[in-house]
Amino acid sequence: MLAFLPFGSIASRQYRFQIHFLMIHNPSLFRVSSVHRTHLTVLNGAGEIRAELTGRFRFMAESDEALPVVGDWVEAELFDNDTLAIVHDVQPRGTVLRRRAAGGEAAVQLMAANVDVAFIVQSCDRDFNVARLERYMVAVRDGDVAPEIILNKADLLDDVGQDALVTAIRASGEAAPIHLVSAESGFGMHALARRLESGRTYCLLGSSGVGKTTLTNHLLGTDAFSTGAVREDDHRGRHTTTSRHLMELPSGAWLIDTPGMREFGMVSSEDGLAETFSDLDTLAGECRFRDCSHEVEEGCAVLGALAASSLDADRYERYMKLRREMAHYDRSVAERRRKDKETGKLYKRIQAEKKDRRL
Ligand SMILES: Nc1nc2c(ncn2[C@@H]2O[C@H](COP(=O)(O)OP(=O)(O)O)[C@@H](O)[C@H]2O)c(=O)[nH]1
Ligand SMILES: [Mg+2]
Ligand SMILES: [Zn+2]
Repeated sequence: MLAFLPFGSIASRQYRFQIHFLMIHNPSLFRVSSVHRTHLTVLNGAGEIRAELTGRFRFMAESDEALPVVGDWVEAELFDNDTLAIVHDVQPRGTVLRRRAAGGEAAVQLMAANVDVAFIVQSCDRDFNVARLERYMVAVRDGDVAPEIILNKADLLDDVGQDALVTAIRASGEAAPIHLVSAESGFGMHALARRLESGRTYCLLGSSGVGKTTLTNHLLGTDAFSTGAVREDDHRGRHTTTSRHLMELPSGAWLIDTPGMREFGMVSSEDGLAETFSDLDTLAGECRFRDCSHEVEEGCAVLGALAASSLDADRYERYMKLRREMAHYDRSVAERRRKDKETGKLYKRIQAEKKDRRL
């Protein structure tokens, strides 16, 4: 295991030192490592401790988005012999990973904050899917996080099979780095580990079962977290990651493991879409009408490229699907705002009527 750990360069060790220096000299600054219904856990130089929000902070929060998420830097005071941190503020976020909350149509769920690089993990088996990859790319770029691709379980494919996956990704126009690895055999893991820089934050995203926790354990050099393998002894089912967790690797890099996501619901992310589908974005700029839907219009450069076969029909369909989903989300948000406003008006009217009656 240890053979795969990165060797911290002198530069990275200096950076790590700076971070710890900052923490030592600002003992009220902590990093959120996990979020639970009743409490949080936070890291400071010494380790992980339980944390709670002040009532005032919770009460003053304008929305769920104002509450701490994994990766946030928070200000807190220590109590009970430094075993409890009481959080009273969240530092402004550099980047965010967000998705549409499951169930609630018009609600956003923040998954993590201050992530530098999101590794989108797919495995070299049935899980591999370019459309899903693009969906993650769009969402990651929307939060200003740099996406990189990990193709795990390379041991399941021969060279030809591996090349075919990489070719499929490049054919879709995606230029992000691709890491072909096997967390099981260790193939490619040393190179991957060496890319993780001290003081930077990395996040693993992807469907359940692609090997995120196995990768994490590998990078940590432990088996701290249980993977999705069926337990040999009693076959009592799968042990899977149930919550996001941030940890510090021996190299000084931060890593966030996430539970598998059944869906990555799109919120409105124009920038992420434009960046991931830059070919279509360029074409759209050449359409005759600025608000072209690229479905029926005369002078549509996108339809033109489709007709000339210079644009792949599948890619066009995937682009349109994401656009429709975002438009649907925008409509849901507008609808909710309208309802909220009406509820507000109704409330005011009732208050006014009550007052009238009292007069
Ligand atoms: N063949 C193969 N199996 C792997 C590899 N990495 C992980 N697995 C297996 O895939 C299953 C799911 O792994 P897990 O790390 O729990 O996936 P997660 O849900 O993404 O966290 C487990 O049975 C792992 O042993 C790999 O590189 N090759
Ligand atoms: Mg897991
Ligand atoms: Zn058009």
